[in-house]
Amino acid sequence: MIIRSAKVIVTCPGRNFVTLKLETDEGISGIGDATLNGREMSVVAYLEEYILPALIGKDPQRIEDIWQYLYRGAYWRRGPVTMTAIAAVDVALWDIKAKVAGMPLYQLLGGKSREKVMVYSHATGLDIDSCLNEVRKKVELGYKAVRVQCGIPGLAATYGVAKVPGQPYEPADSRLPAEHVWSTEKYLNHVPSLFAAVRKEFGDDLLLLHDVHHRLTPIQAARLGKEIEPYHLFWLEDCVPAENQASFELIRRHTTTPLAVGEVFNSLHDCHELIQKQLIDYIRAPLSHAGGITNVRRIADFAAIFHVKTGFHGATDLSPVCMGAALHFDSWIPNFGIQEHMPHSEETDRVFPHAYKFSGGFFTPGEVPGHGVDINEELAAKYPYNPAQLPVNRLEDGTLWNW
Ligand code: CS2
Ligand code: MG
Repeated sequence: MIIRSAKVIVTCPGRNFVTLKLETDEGISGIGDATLNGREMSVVAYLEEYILPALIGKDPQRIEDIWQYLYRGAYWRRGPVTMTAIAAVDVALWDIKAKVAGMPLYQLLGGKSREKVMVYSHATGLDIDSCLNEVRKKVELGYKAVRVQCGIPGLAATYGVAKVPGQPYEPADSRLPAEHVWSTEKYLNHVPSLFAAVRKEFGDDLLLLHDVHHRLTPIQAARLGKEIEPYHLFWLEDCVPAENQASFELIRRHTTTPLAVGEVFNSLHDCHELIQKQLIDYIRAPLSHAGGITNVRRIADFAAIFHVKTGFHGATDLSPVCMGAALHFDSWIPNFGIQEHMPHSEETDRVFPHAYKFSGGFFTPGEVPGHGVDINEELAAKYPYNPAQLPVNRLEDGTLWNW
């Protein structure tokens, strides 16, 4: 069996997605998610110029060798563009291998470690009352875990809050980056009251999560972690940018609030210290940005040694192809924590028909051979690429800050 053809499909059913499709000479094809929000065309170029020509004629069943060829052979290793491109190839190859074997991907990985995959959804609101309404809707839908993000009094906009309550939150909303204004002081003074209100309304059993989105310093994160301890969050996410992994030691000294990090990571080297020193509790590096199944499997196995669990990123800018493959991985991995689920739009789901199913706060990956997600190319062609970038953030004095 050889890879006979390879192509990149760019489509925008409400937001941009990049999909890699590999076809073999025996008529079996596989697809992988190559979407990098706000930088989509850089991955398209990387794939079309440098990777796809080299894949033609290769044996698609030699997944590891192809992974090494693309990683070591790149010379310029790591980084979000390179590792997203490699991830798309890797997931497409695992899709092909599982189809050749005639089994759902989770079987090929090692079989189920759980009957169903717990997910968390997003509840956002411009103020606390509207947040409570959205949490209530998610609880009524059966979610056992909800991420809560609230507008901040005195700030026109903040991360994670949908413009229209209940509508999907899509941050990449303009050709050039929108500019938001941020105040750490206003944020820190507000968040504890949000979780006090949620706990008062919904009690102690609902699993609560919150995403700080890289905006604090370690001591500010330590303060927040300590102040929300009475509300025992499932996790506090991306409280500090994690290039300096050792900076999490300060946070860890001050709070027992569990920490999650890693949606912007693409290599074990981005989180090796965080994991080994047990500075975090959940690693979020998703299949689509961290080199695919072949690489994330290594990260997850390393994390298991240090009691760190997976909590994959699953925002709407990760396509249903990534979600489908992730649910198979989540079904197998012994140190599974939780899976993020932001529902895609109906038009997106029509472009990417899939076997995974939601029920009562959990997903099952489906039993069809492969990862169970396909792309309707004819429908995809009806949604042309629409350039859009993520916002930038400035402090109230104009200092450029982390978005
Ligand atoms: C967020 C993402 O889901 C999350 O945890 O951090 O929505 C993130 O902002 C986007 O994926 C960026 O494209
Ligand atoms: Mg996040």
